[in-house]
Amino acid sequence: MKIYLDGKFVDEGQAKVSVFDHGLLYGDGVFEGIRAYGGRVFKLAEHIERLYRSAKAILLTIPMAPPDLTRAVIDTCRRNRIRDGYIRLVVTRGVGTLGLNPKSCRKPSLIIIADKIQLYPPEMYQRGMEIVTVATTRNLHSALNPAIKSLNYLNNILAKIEANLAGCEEAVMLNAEGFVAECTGDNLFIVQGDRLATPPLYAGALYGITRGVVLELARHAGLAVTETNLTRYDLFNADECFITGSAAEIVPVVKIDGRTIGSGKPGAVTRRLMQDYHALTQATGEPINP
Ligand code: PXG
Repeated sequence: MKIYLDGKFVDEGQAKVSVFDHGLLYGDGVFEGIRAYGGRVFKLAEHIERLYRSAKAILLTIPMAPPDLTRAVIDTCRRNRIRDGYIRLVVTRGVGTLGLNPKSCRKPSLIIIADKIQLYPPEMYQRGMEIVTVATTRNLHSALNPAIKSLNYLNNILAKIEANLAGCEEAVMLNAEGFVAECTGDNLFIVQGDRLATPPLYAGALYGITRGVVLELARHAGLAVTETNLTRYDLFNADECFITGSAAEIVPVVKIDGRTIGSGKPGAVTRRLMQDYHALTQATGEPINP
């Protein structure tokens, strides 16, 4: 595998960052996780835009203009003969002195990895997933805004560990007010009758690209969609529930905190959206070999 590292393609074994990189020392940096389907990179422009927005929020200057970065992503996919895969874009604050002040970091590092994707087991998509609410709340906007896709993912990792300890793959994370924010690496939706509902972004969720696509697909399918505060009660009494993310795509959720959701099987709306999402991934995207 060839890794793009600061303007050069290097062998996987040679692709290393310094122990003085503030991305490692402090989680000071931003990233993106992107999928490729059938030789095309899905929603690449949206991911690139979000990366620059995350960087702007932490006063990090990405050492390249968006069109050049877009080309670098495509080049990295081509070099690695990616057709279906997973692309990880990472921008770190770069090498600095010990001490958290980023002033000592003179040059950000830019890394692009184009690899295979490891998916949840297929049964989870057919039968649905069980999730639990965890005690760790989502970061406050005023502390570390969840809209920033930063390298500091401990908030999410702690929640993931709690889910794993409870025998689950994913966790419902609430915000400090007790409203549903999102899962550890996915946004969350419920179906109530002919209405699709998801927490508003200000509830403390990442501005998910898949979330945006699903909202659009739902409107196309004639569903009413609302972005509104949700409580655990709303989740328990939903007809259907699912989570969305670039890696996970759309995963049906059939049990939350021991409560069966709807019929206990992936519902019709969820299945329709899964189909429509799959169709879109196969039909659109930035070609790797134009
Ligand atoms: N919330 C959080 C906290 C995320 O990290 C999403 C929602 C979904 O966003 P997108 O734009 O992907 O629809 C994410 C994204 C991984 C991995 O390696 C995680 C994500 C995406 C890709 C891979 O676990 N999280």
